[in-house]
Amino acid sequence: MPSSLVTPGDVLKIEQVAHGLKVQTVHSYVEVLAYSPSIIRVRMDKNPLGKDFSYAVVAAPEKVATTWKESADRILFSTDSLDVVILKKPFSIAFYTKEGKLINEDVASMGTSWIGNQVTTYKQLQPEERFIGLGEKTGNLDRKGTGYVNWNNDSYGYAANADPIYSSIPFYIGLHDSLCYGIFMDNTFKSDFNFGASNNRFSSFGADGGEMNYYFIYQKKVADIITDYTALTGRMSLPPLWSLGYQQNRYSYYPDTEVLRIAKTLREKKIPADGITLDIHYMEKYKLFTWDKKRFPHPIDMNKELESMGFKTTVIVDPGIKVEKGYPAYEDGIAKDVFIKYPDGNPYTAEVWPGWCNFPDFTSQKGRDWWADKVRFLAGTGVDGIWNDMNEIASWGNKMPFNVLFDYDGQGATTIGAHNVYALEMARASYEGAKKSFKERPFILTRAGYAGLQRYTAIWTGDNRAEDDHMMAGVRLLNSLGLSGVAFTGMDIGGFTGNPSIGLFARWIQIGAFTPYFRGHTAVNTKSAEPWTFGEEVTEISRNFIGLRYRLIPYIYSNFYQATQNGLPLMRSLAIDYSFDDKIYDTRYQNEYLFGPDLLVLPFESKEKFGEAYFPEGIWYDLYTGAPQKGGVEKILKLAYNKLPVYVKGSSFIPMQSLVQSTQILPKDTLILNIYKGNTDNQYTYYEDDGKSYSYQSGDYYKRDFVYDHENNRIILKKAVGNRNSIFKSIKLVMHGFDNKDHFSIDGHAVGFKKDFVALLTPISKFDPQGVANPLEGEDVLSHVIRNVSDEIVIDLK
Ligand code: NBV
Repeated sequence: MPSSLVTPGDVLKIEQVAHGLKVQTVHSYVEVLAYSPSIIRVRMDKNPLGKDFSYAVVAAPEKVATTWKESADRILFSTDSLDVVILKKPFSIAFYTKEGKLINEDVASMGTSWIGNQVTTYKQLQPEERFIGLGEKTGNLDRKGTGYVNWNNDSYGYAANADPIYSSIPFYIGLHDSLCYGIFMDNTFKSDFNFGASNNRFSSFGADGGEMNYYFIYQKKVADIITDYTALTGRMSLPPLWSLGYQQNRYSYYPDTEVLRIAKTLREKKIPADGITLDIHYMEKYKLFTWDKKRFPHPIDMNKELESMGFKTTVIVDPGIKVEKGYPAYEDGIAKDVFIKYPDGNPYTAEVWPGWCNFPDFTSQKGRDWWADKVRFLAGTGVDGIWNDMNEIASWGNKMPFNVLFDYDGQGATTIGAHNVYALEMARASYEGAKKSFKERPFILTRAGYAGLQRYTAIWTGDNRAEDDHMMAGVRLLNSLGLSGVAFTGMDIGGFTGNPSIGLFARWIQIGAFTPYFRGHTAVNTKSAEPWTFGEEVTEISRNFIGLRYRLIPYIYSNFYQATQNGLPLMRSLAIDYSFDDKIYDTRYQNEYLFGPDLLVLPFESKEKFGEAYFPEGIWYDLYTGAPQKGGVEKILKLAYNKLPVYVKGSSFIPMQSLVQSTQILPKDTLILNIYKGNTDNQYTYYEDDGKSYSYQSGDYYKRDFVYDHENNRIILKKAVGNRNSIFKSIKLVMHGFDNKDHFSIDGHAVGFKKDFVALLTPISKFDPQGVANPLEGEDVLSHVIRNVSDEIVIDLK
């Protein structure tokens, strides 16, 4: 064995410690700790384990009932959910179900080993094993046969298969033999993941330095693994309602009259929208915490005017502070000593938009507090959202020296340990600053990040290209982020670099309506890319789909509420609910996803005339026509340029509202509760609050469960809880897939459900130049209005 390779060797000593075991081997120090019955942490190092510190993990270990026993060749450490077997000669570790099924095991001869400071854990590849997740990573849904690196990287116009790109989330999920598990390696150094790439023995994860420090999660369902992972790394808090609306951006809208023209045009053309985002040209020579005096002489007035039209303003911030005598942010940063430095004490200086810059140390409390305080300036000019860009850190040359020093919250680190968390901590500083100085819930967006970013910020996938395969790669990036604990995600709709064709833009805006953060954006040197610049027909398609999104706001907001509770994403790869159905990993079907729990979105490239679709088990309904569709079926769909295929799951509840042009406008006072006939049980939590303040934390919300009890043939709208009244005065039940033979009674009284015609969306079968949407498609349904919006209601289906 080459002398540089170190393996743990045999176990020498075992000791019980709080939450688990401490094990010493010939060459390593190990801790195996139970964080919950289903989460086991493994820490290993060649040196005695150091101080425990993490930017990602916010949970402390729970009190878990564990047992352990030792025999000549092994140690068995057990919780109620799983068994950990530690082989002693040499040390290696394996995880089993309580029924004795192998979930995951080290490659016995390799286990965890070191080459210099580089540490890697090798896991035996199991037959037919699949791997999903790992955050913002390009490639197929099933990552088997590929390898990835985590090193946050400014990736302008990246190829659809580039790696690494902007952010690092070293968490993946493995599946085999009807079992699934998650592995989160909490290590901020450059890391490497191999899912059976260039070998047929193992999957592996490792890092260029630091401890081997991973959390093993075993649950029967992928969804529960995500819930456990987000119990460790935190969940998003409720976003402001306006951030769910359509956001219009370009690099860059200026001067102020142009910003207002865009906002007014959206209103004139009746394209609903809630946000305008301002890119770097709003600043004075790109200097942070300034407004350009010529282009934006009265930012407060402009933001007020936008506000009066139902728009909120998000502005970009970059980390670089221009080195310039007399520039307050710079002078103050130097005086307060907040910039990252070389070992000789000189601030690290690199060139970005404003010229030569210094960079705040977001890994220090002092740096974050300084930044948070600066954010007050933005609050004072009427800004509602902060968009953190270039935080990999990006600079001209794209090669930050390794010998820059960071505080790393008192631990001290160089670039190699701190690089991957810089963006996470910048987003945190922006979030904490905005929470203090904004009147309402802030919206924070970041380009780069690390595990746990969901606690502070939404993320978008950076500088994508206006190409069909990029649109599809983007769908997979967002689905993968969702598998990795990040619920609030988006991509530049229309593509950042290049100019989309009319068809591509039309398809992208349709898909965008079913993504969590919905923003149109384009680069500085491209053609205008607002919906109306693609002609009347695309304007109408955009109006239709953005309008549909606004009508779906009650559903979308309720789903965001869910994400705050269980960590499940808005965009759900089918691998979450249909994990062991091989078909969903087929590259023909891998882009399909559920938006929320119940809307099946089938994204196809814009040029396709026909598309291959797979409907997972169950009953589905065409969103537009209501036509039922059997599940477990592959089908060729005829595609239409103006109509993204979307289906609704049987037994589901889709709450909708009337069309509004901004979430700041109250919808009509009837909630439209769409109920789809199905043959499974279902439960859905509906949620409302004021959408802007923190009063929900003291009970100011309206929440109720909707239950589809298939077995007993009834639907129950449970009593509302919370101190708030619904904004709706009545609920219109719209029954899909039911017919006249179905008899309904509400709370024991037979009621007449009247025959109704609904067009959930009015795709333009015939182009209507007036933009007056005709219900050309739709379905006959049964509907009934109830006026009781708070008490329990039982609907019997006989
Ligand atoms: O601030 C300009 C752009 C921005 O529009 C884009 O969304 C970011 O990803 N930014 C990158 C800076 C460099 C663009 C070439």
